[in-house]
Amino acid sequence: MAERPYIVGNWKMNGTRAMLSEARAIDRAAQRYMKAEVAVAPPYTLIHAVHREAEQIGVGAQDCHAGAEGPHTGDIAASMLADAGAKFVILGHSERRGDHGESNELINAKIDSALEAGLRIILCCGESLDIRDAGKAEDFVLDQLRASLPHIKDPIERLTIAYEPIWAIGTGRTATIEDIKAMHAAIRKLLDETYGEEASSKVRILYGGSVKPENAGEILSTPEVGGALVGGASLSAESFLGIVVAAS
Ligand code: G2H
Repeated sequence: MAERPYIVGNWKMNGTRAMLSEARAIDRAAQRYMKAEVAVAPPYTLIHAVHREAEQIGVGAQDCHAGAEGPHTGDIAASMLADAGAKFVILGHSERRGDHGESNELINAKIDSALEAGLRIILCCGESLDIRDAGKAEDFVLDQLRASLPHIKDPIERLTIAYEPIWAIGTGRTATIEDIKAMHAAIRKLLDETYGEEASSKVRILYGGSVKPENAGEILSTPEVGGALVGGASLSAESFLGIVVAAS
């Protein structure tokens, strides 16, 4: 498994320029906690500003269009994100899948486009409560991944997976350690089968869903958990850094 935990703040649709002070504080602290790789995905409007201020943390985006350019009002291409300073893009987040009806096939096309633009990918997957209660969580998540994983081996270091059970997102409820352990092991097995064990070992599998300073230590020490994708708790430098410290 990749050794350095990857702690990524997903600001979602939050943040104006006033939030740049939080980014600066996160960046300064990240320079003291080098055991973790730290990144934030602010809204599009702040990517360039965070990129200019950040010395240590990575800056990324929360989505991109599958096309390279063209008549898509309101959309943004992966190359534009890279031009603004983004180094990675989160794709397939359940809020994109839910709010915008994104399919696995579309997400796969977005991944290709983002890789082409030189970005790293955080590919999200996760099941609803109904699916978990029906005992189909593992099948569902693995099907999501089978249909959206990139087919090529070469940029494997640029791929990260984030398992985020939908019922644990922003609810304050986290999956049990046993749930996380079992799903991450199943995802690792699929990655081993898809890319081979050596290539698979370069792919970190993050956990996301109400991660906070109080639960981060236990979650991050679970086998096959290579970091965390953090929403609500990444909006203040103090709580986000509590998670970074837990990972260090
Ligand atoms: C899951 C997570 C970040 P939160 O969406 O991607 O958000 O930590 O608020 O549950």
